[in-house]
Amino acid sequence: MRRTLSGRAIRGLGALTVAFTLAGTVAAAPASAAPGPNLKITAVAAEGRWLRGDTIPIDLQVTNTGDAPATGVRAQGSTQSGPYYAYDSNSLGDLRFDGPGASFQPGESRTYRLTGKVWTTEAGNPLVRISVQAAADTDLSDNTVDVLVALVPLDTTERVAGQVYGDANGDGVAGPGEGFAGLTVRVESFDLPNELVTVTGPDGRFSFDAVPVGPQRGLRIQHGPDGWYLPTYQVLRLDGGDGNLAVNIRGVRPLTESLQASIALDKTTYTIGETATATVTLTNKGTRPLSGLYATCDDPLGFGTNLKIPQEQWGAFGSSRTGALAVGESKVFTFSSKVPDNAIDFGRTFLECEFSGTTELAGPRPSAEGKVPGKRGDVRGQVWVDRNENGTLDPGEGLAGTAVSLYTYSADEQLVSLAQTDANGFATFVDVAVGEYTLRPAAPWRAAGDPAVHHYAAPHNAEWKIKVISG
Ligand SMILES: [Ca+2]
Ligand SMILES: [Ca+2]
Ligand SMILES: [Ca+2]
Repeated sequence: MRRTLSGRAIRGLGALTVAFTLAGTVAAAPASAAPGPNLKITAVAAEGRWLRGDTIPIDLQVTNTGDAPATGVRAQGSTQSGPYYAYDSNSLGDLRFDGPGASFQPGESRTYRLTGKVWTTEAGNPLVRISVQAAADTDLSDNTVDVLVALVPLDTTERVAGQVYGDANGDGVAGPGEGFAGLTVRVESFDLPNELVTVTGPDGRFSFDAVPVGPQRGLRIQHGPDGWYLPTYQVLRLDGGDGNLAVNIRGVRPLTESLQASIALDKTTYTIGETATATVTLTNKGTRPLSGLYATCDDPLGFGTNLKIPQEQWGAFGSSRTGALAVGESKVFTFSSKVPDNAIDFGRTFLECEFSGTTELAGPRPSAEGKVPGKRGDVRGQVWVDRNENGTLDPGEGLAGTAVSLYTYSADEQLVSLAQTDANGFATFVDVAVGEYTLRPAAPWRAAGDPAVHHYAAPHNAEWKIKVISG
C-alpha cells in the first residue's frame, strides 16, 4: 500500500512546530493474519523550529506485531519531495541497511532516533519516506511511513532587541542609569543582503524589527566606554521564534579593580623534594560584595616546575566556584606542597594562580617563586646582526669576535660569566647555574629585542639566539 501526501494537506500544516506522521501509522490488520513475523513502523519528526544546518531527529518505532521472530530487520530512508534530508545512517543503529540486520521477537517494540540535516536552500519541506524490512514479513502495507519535516520558511524574519549596559553595581541586571547610550550595534552575516545597523538609545536599548532567520547571525557591539569589559560580538540563532527579544549585553569592570590577590612563599630557596608553604591572601578592595569567585593555579609553560595545590583545598574558591568576599573582607589560605622534581632543571619553582569569578572578568594573576639551585652547565648561543634587514638570521650574519657578558636577570644585574663569539657568532658560557639571564654584548653593540637567556638543564635546554644592533 502506498499513500501520497496531497497538496492540500501540506498547505494545511500551519504551525511550524508541528510535524506529522502522514501515512502508515495505523494499518488495518488483515482480516485473517497470516502466521509469521509482521513489522510495523511509525515515525514522527521531533518538534522544533528547524533551520537548514540543524540536526533534525526523526523518532521511529518498529514493532513486530506478528507471531514469529523477525530477523534481518533493516531500515532506510529517502527524500520523496522537497529539500533533501541527509540522514546519518549510523543513527539507525542495528537497523542500518548495510549491517547484518536486527531481530525482533513477537510483540517486541523498539524506538530509534534517526538524525539528519537539510543543507539546501530549496524552499519547502522535506517529505522523508522510511521503510523497514524483514525476512518473510506477512504484511508489507505497514512497513513504510512518510514523515514531513517542517522547516522554518526561508523568508521568515524575527525581531531582535536588547540592551547594552555596564553593570556598575554588579547585580547582574541593567539598573537605572547603567545603559550605554549611543553605541553602534550591527547584525552581520555572510548571507545577509546588507548589514543591519542601529544605535543604542539613552537607556542602552536597541532593536531590529525584521532580521532574516539563520542559525548564526553575528551581533557586533561597538566598544564600550573606557575601562569596561563589554562582549563586543556574539552569535544569535534566529529561527523565527521570540528567543531574541531580550539580548542583554553586560559590561563589567575588571575584577582586578576590586579583588586584590597576593602569594608569598615561606622561603627564598628550596631543595628538591622539600615542602614549600605558600600563603595566599585575597582582599575585596572594591565597593560591592564579590561572589562566584574561584582560583585556578596552573603551570602555564608546562615545565612541571609549579607547586600543585589540590582544588579541594581552596574550599568554596575551588571547583564549586562559590567563593565570596564582603566589601573590605580578606581571606588567607595556607598551602603546603612538595617542590616538584622538575624545578631543579630550571633552578626555580613557582606558584601562579589566577582569580576569576563566574560573573567577573579579568581577575588578578599573582605569582611567587623560589630558587631551587644545584644544577649547572654550559649555555651556548649565537649573536647575530640582520645585515640584509630581512628580519631573519641568514648565513654569514653571525657577529664574530665580540665579547659578550651574562648578567643575572634581576634588578641589580650581577655579572655571571664572560665569553667571546667565534667566526660564526657563537659563544659558550661555561659552567653556569641554571636560571634566567640577560646577555649584554660589548659596545657599540646592544640587543635589538629581548636579551633574555633561558638556561635550563637537559633535556629542556636550547641555544639562545640574540639579534644585536650597533649604537
Ligand atoms: Ca509488516
Ligand atoms: Ca546592575
Ligand atoms: Ca637577515
